Amino acid sequence: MKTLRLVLGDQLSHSLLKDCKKQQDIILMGEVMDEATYVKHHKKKIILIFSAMRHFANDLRQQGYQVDYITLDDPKNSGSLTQEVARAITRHQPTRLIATFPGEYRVLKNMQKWSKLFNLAVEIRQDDRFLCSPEAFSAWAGKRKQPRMEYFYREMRKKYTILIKDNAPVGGQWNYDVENRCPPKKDLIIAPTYQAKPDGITHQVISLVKKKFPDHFGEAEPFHFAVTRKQALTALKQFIAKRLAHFGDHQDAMIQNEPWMYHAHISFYLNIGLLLPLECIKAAEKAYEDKKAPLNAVEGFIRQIMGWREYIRGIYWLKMPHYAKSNFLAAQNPLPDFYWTARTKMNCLHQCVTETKQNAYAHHIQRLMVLGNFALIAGISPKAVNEWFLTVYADAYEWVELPNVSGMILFADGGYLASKPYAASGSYINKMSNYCQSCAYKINQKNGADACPFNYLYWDFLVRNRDKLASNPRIAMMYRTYDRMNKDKKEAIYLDSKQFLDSL
Ligand code: FAD
Ligand code: DLZ
Ligand code: SF4
Repeated sequence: MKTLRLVLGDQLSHSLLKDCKKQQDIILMGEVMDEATYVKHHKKKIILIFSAMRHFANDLRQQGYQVDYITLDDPKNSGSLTQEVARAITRHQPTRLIATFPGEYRVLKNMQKWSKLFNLAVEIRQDDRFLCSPEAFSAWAGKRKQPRMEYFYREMRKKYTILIKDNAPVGGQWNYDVENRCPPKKDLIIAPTYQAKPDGITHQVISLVKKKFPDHFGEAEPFHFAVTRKQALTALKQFIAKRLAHFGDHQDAMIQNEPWMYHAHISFYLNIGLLLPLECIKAAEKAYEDKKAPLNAVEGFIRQIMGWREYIRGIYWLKMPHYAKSNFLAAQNPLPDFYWTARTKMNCLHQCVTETKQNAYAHHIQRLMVLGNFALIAGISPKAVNEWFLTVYADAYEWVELPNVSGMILFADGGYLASKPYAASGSYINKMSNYCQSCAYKINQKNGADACPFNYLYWDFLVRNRDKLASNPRIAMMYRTYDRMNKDKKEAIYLDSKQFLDSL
C-alpha cells in the first residue's frame, strides 16, 4: 500500500514516522506561503522552521526515506497546503494519506475535508509527542467546573512517575513555587544561551526570508537558533548543566539587557519536534538525582513542561473553536503602535519589545507581567493581542499561544484557565526587575504626568470591570481598598487613565 506521509513544519520528529516504509512511502514536506503569512511571523521564526524542515528532510533522505520536498521558490509551488497535497497525490498516486494531528484548529478543519476532496483514505493520527491526549484531558477536565493546573500536574507526575518516591512527591511537596521568586540581583553570572553557527542551508534560508518577507516583524540576523535535533539536544544539555540550578530562584526576575536569564530557551525546539517533552523532563530529574540542581529548580522546570504546557494544550482542544472569540471583559482598544516599534517612554515595555524584535523571544514573566499585564489593564482587544503574540515569538503556535493570551493574561475566558486576572501595578515590575531605575516615569508616583502608567491603569482596570470582577474572592479586597480612597484620588485615577489611553 503506497502511502503519502505529510510532515508539517512543526512535526519534525522521527517518532511520528515509526511505521513509515522506506521503499514504499513518500514523505511530503512543503514550504508554503499560506502558512508563512497567515500572520506575518517574525523573520526568525520562518528561518527557524524552513531551515529545520530542510535539515530534517536531508536527514530522512540520508536514512533512506523518500522525501518529496517543495521549496518556497519552486515555480510550481501553489502556496497552499491543501493544493500541495493535491499536487503530490497526482504525482505519486498513493492509496492513502497519513497526517499527524496538527497544532492548530484551522489546519485540522482543512485536513478533515481532504478525504472527500481527494477521494482518498486519510488517516489523521494522534500526536503522541504530547504527554496527555486531547481525549484524556477532556475526560479529566470534563468532571470539573473549573479545572486547575496544579491538580492536573499532580496527576501527570503520578502517571509518568516523575519526582515521585514511595507514592509521594519527592521532598514532601508537589510545588516549590514560593521559593522561586527571588528579585533580581546585580552581580548574577548568567551562563549564555546556546548559539548555533548557521551553516550553508541556514544562510540560504536567511536570504530567502529577507527577500520574500521584508515587511515581516523582527530582525533576521544574527540567527543562532538550533535547526537540527543534534543542536537542540546540545542546547538542552547546556541548560541542564549551566542554568537549571538557578532556574527556580530567578524564574520571575527581569534584568535590563539580559533577555535570556536562567530560562531554558527550548520552547522553539519543543514546539517543532526537535526536542521531546519527556526527554527534557527526565534530563532535569536526573540532574536532581545526581545532585547537580536543587529540588525547587528541577520541580519548577518540570512543572512548566509537564504541567503548564500540557494543560494549556488540553484547554485549547477542549475549548476550540469558541475560545478564539472569547472576550469576557469586552476589551476593545486597539493595540498601541509601540508593540511593533518599541517606541515608548515606558522602559519595561521598551525593553521587552526591543528584545522580542531582536530575538523572537521574551521569557515568561516579560510576556506575562509586562507585555500581557499592560494589554490587560489597557483594555486591548483579545483579537489584536493574540495576533501580536502569534506573530512575534519563534515558539508561537495557536495551541499554546491562544490559551496563554486569552486565558492567562487577558481573562477573556472569564476565569476558566486562571482563577484571577494577572493585573498588577508598577510595583510588581519594580520588585522583580531593574527596569524602573532607567525609566522616564516615576515608579513611586501614583498619579500625574510623571507617574508610572501601570499605577493608575491598574485601578482604572478594576473600576472599569467592577461588574465582572467584584464577586471574585481573590480580588474583592482590592475593591475594598479602592472604595476607601477619597474622591480626589479616584478622580485622578480616572483622568490620568483616560488621558493616557486617549494618547495611545
Ligand atoms: P522556560 O521558562 O525555561 O520553561 C521551560 C518550558 O516550559 C518552555 O520551553 C515551555 O515549553 C514550557 N512552558 C513554560 N510555561 C509555559 C506556558 N505557560 N505554556 C506552555 N508552555 C510553557 N509558550 C510557547 O511555547 N509558545 C507561545 O506562543 C507562548 N505564548 C505565551 C504568551 C503569553 C502571554 C504567556 C504569558 C506565555 C506564553 N508562552 C508561550 C509560555 C512561556 O512564556 C514560554 O513557553 C517560555 O517563555 C519559553 O521560553 P523557555 O523555553 O526559556 O521557557
Ligand atoms: C509556522 C509555519 C510556517 C511559517 N511555515 C510552514 C510551512 O511552510 N510549511 C509547513 O508545513 N508548516 C509551516 N509552519 C507550521 C504550520 O503553520 C503548523 O504546522 C500549523 O500551524 C499547525 O500547527
Ligand atoms: Fe515600567 Fe512603570 Fe517601571 Fe517605567 S516605572 S519601567 S513604566 S513599571
